[in-house]
Amino acid sequence: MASQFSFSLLAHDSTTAARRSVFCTPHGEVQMPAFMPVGTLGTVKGLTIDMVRATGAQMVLSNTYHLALRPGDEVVRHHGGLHNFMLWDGPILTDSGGFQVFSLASQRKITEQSAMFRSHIDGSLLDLSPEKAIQIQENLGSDVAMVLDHVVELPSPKEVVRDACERSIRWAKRCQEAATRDDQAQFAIVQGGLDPEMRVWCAGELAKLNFPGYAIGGLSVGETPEAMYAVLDAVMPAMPVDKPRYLMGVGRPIDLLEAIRRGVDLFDCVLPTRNGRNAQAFTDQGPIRLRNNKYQLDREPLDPHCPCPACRHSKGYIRHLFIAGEMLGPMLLTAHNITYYQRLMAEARAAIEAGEFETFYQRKKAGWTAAGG
Ligand code: PRF
Ligand code: ZN
Repeated sequence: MASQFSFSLLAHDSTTAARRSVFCTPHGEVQMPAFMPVGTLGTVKGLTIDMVRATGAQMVLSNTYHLALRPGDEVVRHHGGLHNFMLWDGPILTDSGGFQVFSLASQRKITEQSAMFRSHIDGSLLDLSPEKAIQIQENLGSDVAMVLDHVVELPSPKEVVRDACERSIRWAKRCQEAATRDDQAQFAIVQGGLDPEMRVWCAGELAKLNFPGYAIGGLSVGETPEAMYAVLDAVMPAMPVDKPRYLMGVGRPIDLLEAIRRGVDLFDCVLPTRNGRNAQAFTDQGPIRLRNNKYQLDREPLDPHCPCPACRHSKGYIRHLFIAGEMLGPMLLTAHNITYYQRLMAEARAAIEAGEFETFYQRKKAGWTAAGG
């Protein structure tokens, strides 16, 4: 692969495994640790593309599974690829569909060849192979394509976890062999459930394939936060140091900091967008529910230091929007929550550069937990 991609480590924290880095793509740089807002269908729900940019987001995530079903990856290709279609000129990462087959599709049947399943939209029968997942992502034209993986629910019997993990490694190889674009990098995905040895083994096998980036999948699927942190404790030391490390689909602000201090560089999660649409706002005092009566007469913003459009208004006004069913409510809280996550990542980057991540982590955690959040 010609080097349209590069990854540089800029600083290490003094007492934790936290890293400060920059990932360069054909559509620009991503300062890491970074959080990608989720734009499943080629839109970060409720936000115009200018609003997405204004949150400070550098890279967005979109989905193979959803876009292949609707409008179809050939349609997106006709529109000049996903960047052109949605007017986002920054880096885009697309997930492969492995997780969506697991979480959304019905009647799935996974064979060595592919994942067969029924669409959650119209029930039509679909066949997603590793080669097909890459072809779709090449049509979408994302900067980073994820390999197709086999995700299992937790807990599952050890043999089931091992079988899916081994298949994920074979599929990663097939994805690598299917690549035809040198302006798209593929990230491999480490599976292995809650078994620390299988995780370390999987990371080692995938590392041999020399992917430009590595993800940790199969977490945040119902296990406790402590179980997830234990997997990170085991697997992070086995992940290549000179490549970006991406924890898929995680999570709460505290999860991000727990993962960063273990060496994770990149995240995505629906929490800030989904919860924003549900009237939940993230703050340094923990999440708050704006439908609550106690905000009716509140004339203060969510956060006087937040630069987002929601924080020009009072909490009382935003509550009114939700109670009245006005669409501006979900839009404003989505903008606020993404901005909150982006500011958290910017603060984390500064703390790592200063060698003070542990103090920063303790201070944030104390704020989030003091109010019962
Ligand atoms: N695999 C893929 N996408 C994902 C996951 C995974 O395991 C997760 C797990 N939290 C989120 N998104 N391909
Ligand atoms: Zn705000």
